[in-house]
Amino acid sequence: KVRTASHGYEKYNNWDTIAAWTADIAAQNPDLVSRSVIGETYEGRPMYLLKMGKSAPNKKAIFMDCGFHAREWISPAFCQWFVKEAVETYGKDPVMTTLLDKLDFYILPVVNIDGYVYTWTNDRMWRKTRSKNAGSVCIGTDPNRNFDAGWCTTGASKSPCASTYCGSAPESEKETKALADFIREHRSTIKAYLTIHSYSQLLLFPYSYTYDLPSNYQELNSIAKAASKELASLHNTKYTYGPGATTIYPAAGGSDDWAYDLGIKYAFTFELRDTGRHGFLLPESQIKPTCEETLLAVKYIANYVLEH
Ligand code: ING
Ligand code: ZN
Repeated sequence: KVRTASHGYEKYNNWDTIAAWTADIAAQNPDLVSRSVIGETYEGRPMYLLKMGKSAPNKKAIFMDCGFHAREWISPAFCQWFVKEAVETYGKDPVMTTLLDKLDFYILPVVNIDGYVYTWTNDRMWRKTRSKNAGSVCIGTDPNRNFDAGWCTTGASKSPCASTYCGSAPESEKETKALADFIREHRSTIKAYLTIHSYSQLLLFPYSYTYDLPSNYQELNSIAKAASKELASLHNTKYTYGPGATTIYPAAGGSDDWAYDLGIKYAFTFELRDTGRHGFLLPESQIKPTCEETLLAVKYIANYVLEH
């Protein structure tokens, strides 16, 4: 008999399993989690967003997305882990309880759903979206080169066949447009923007499109330092932190730089495990330790935002 694979937090789940999970986790935790749809992908899949937190007036919010790049499977696994931890430890862990009482978390478990599906069905190493490009046989745009932040000026390609193709215009992709529209609509409440990638064990902050330093560079650097220390406290996993341009490479059109210039002054890109031994093919045995340590860093940043 045919049945769909069941969901688990220590395995990689396909999109249908993640989609069903978003409905289930909201239905099972109605006073803590709600699900909405912020748009649809190029291939017509609904983009589910989970809102987590106890209902209260005038709450600040933190936005976190996963699955920008299709092959970075540990990233959606972390968003799922974060939601699980929130619902399981609310009312038990005092830090998580305070975070959910005082803040809302918007969690977008997979941004580039079409690409993620493609890595399960056709090409495990696919990175980009799956949109068609006029005048080219090549498919897809790099969603993390498609934002209006120095768009396509450095570290991005104007060739549709490149893996870092910036797209035909900023927000040319339905997925980046939906994400950007949501954040613009909620820009007064969203105080922090977190985007989860892999791999390299880095905690990056603006800027990536220029060598200029952000106005609150000192503050971002000290947050990144403390969050990396928290992360390392569990399994001794070493993270490097700093502005994207000097810490990884100059690259324009990234979502963290865009969110920062919109006024969200706590904007971070995580590059999760590992440093290259397995790379994008991180074994399922590392999902739990990776997510546990990353959770410590995310909770640190959330708590900082709450107190500032
Ligand atoms: N790394 C990111 C990328 O999109 C990055 C690095 C972060 C670029 C922030 C621009 C802005 O290339 C991975 N692994 O995707
Ligand atoms: Zn990435």
